Amino acid sequence: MFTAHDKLKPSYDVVIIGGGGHGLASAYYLARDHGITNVAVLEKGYIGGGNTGRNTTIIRSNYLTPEGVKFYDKSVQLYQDLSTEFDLNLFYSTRGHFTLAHTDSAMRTMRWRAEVNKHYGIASEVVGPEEVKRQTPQIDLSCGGHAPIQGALYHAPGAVARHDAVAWGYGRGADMRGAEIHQQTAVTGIEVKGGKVVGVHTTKGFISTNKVICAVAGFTPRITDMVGFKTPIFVHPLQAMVSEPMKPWLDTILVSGSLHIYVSQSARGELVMGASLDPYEVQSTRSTLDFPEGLAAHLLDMFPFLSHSKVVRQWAGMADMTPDFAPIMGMTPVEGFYLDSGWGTWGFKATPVCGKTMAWTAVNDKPHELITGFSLDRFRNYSLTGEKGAASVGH
Ligand code: FAD
Ligand code: PYC
Repeated sequence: MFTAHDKLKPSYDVVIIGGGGHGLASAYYLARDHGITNVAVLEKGYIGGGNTGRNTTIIRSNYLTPEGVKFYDKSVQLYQDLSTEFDLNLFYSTRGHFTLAHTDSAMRTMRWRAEVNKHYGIASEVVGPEEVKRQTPQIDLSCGGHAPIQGALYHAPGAVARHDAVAWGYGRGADMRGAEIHQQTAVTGIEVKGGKVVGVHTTKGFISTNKVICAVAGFTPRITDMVGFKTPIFVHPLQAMVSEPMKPWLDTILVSGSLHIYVSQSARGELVMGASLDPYEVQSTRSTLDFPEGLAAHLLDMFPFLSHSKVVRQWAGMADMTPDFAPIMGMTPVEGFYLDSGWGTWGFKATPVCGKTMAWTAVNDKPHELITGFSLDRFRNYSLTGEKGAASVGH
């Protein structure tokens, strides 16, 4: 699918660490928007093999902060044209997204989000249980009597897409324009002189470069250790699973922070499901038995008729969590080292806008206007961008 490159060149204008969606999208927009093609994407495994290929593919812009809403809205807009732009079907499917509220305090947060969303022109509204039932007739609104649904935030543009295809589309687009994608090539060290990046050590040799974009999600602390600064990122596993395929019955995307569950039905008919973060900090992609047990129990609260359905796969990714549930993007204390990180449980939807804004930031050596609220400095300045109420995943 991609041009094979046996060897690395001795130098590149830009080196991108990480061949997930974000790294590949950065290479794509460097080439498409800025004509910069002397670029290497270095991926220690295979492209899309990290969190990009492990997520539950929910795309939405119903965030809580003005910074978040504007940023994710741009991403949703970019997603609309991607299948055509790539000449590749991304199975982008607008479903409508319900964030269920089972308590008075959850209803309050939904109202808050709805008002911020409407202010920025995003289609979000608070609805009652009858609207949830109208669009998802199979649901037990009492949730087994444990947690009756009081209402929901309804976000009509909420969508799902085929995650691998997003990585392949950006990868192919970057490759066609001249960027090099090197799989099975790990970055092992970064050379910094006088506070500036001068090169990158890899398992295939040394490369000179003055610009590095780091887009490695759950591996971020290992790379920032190489350049000598710390971020407040903690890595927790996030697990997911799918059911056996079934005839289409679930049109919508349902999320419940209280029941710790999100679920949608894929184009293949599988129910795609996830829950909360694992509660311990560990850099591992092992999955556990208690995860499907807990998730199945909550799924049955909502849909008791699924009690005989089978789980066919489960897996885990490594979520790079930040204290305020917003990403860390842009400039760093090291000149020429640009960070795209802190994507935790929420970064798939941001793939297009991250690629576009990171490419711009690296070219112009200043943060793109859409990412100024996500700077690393905000933790030093006590000016956090609090998105916890919009994370969708109970923590
Ligand atoms: P990745 O796809 O993880 O890519 C990083 C790459 O860097 C990896 O391929 C890795 O191999 C490579 N790498 C690491 N170290 C090195 C090195 N030293 N040298 C070379 N390469 C290296 N987000 C949503 O928006 N919606 C969702 O529904 C959603 N659900 C999720 C469910 C789960 C179970 C998980 C785990 C995450 C979910 N997310 C979701 C979050 C989302 O998946 C991520 O935020 C996003 O995919 C991050 O993309 P990325 O390209 O930055 O990272
Ligand atoms: O960001 O919408 C999201 C999400 C849902 C599940 C995991 N992340």
